[in-house]
Amino acid sequence: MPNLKLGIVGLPNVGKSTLFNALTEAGADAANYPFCTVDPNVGVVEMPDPRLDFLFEHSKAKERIPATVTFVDIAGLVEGASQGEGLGNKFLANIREVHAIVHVVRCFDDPDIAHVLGEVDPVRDRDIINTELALADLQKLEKRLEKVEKTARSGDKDAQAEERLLDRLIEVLAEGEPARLVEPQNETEERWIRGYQLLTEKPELYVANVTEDEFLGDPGQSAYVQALRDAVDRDHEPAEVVELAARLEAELLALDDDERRQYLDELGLHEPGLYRLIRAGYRLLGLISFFTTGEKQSRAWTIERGTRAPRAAGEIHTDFERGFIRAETMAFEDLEELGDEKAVKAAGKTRLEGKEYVVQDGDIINYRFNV
Ligand SMILES: Nc1nc2c(ncn2[C@@H]2O[C@H](COP(=O)(O)OP(=O)(O)O)[C@@H](O)[C@H]2O)c(=O)[nH]1
Ligand SMILES: [Mg+2]
Repeated sequence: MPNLKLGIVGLPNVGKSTLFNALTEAGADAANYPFCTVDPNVGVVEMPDPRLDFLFEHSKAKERIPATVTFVDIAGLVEGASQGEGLGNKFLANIREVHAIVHVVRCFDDPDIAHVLGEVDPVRDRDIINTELALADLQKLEKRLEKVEKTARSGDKDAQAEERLLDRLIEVLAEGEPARLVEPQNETEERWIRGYQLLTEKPELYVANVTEDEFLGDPGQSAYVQALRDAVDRDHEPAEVVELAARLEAELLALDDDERRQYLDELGLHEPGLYRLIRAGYRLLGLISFFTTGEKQSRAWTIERGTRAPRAAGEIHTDFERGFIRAETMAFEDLEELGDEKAVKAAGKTRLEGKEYVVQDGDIINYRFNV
């Protein structure tokens, strides 16, 4: 899997751009990611991981290369957006290319900042956005159904099977529910669903944007956030709700590392909310990290949980996958605990793993290959 890409959606004036600008402040060195300076809606940040920092020091490597996470600020969703002119092409193009959706919900009162619908109501806001996404998918599938129906009527078995799938999807979407609730029953259905490129197939998580005072004073106590959490639970969504204060994030992330550390300490915080958000994204998509390290560089790689060693090697280079011989592996915890590679080896904790090995989070791997 290349780096994780998350799309930020939500109603106007909920704090999307504030959050987005905050994270671009924390941005990975823009020079390394030229495309993010081209599109002002795209920001790239490092996947925060103290394990990589440890390895970088430990190996005295010249380069430290973190995994990155790309955020896209996807503006343009309002009530009724899927009707009339439909969602803009730019909107659709932007959202289609992300792995998951970060749905920002306003959980702060502020008389100076208008809410497009008057009252602050996170549960209603969430419904509006999710309904718009579902309606956009619905329109797309209704068009597809028109075509498939014709073929199905002529007795085509494939078309009839697809028609049944479309009926199931449309029924769910018409209720304003996400397509991801429909379980594909076989590989063909899975393939069809993937082909439709539905917005509501994408995993989704929520950011509850609260005021600085609320966040610092009594985190977890906001009635707005609680209402949002309850609504998500009621729908049996596995989605996480990440509570943060976008304006505080902006302040924090504008600081350099030392100042930030100091400010976090003063505020009694462990880390910026952005880091919690990124980790929630990893959990949502079942992503883990493995590492390669040496004098030249220490590097973090992102893979899906369950990936076997050769496939993981392919992230580094296709030659590594094709010519895979074995993976010399140790767990990060063992290295950290025992202090160096020799000690890990002496303790019998270095492993030679073969083709079937499923890479674990925190593995440090030295690939042996042959091309
Ligand atoms: N009081 C308060 N204002 C916020 C907060 N987050 C964002 N805002 C303000 O709300 C307004 C709209 O925010 P913006 O990020 O542009 O919203 P967007 O339309 O969702 O992109 C701006 O004036 C922000 O400063 C917050 O946590 N508390
Ligand atoms: Mg905005």
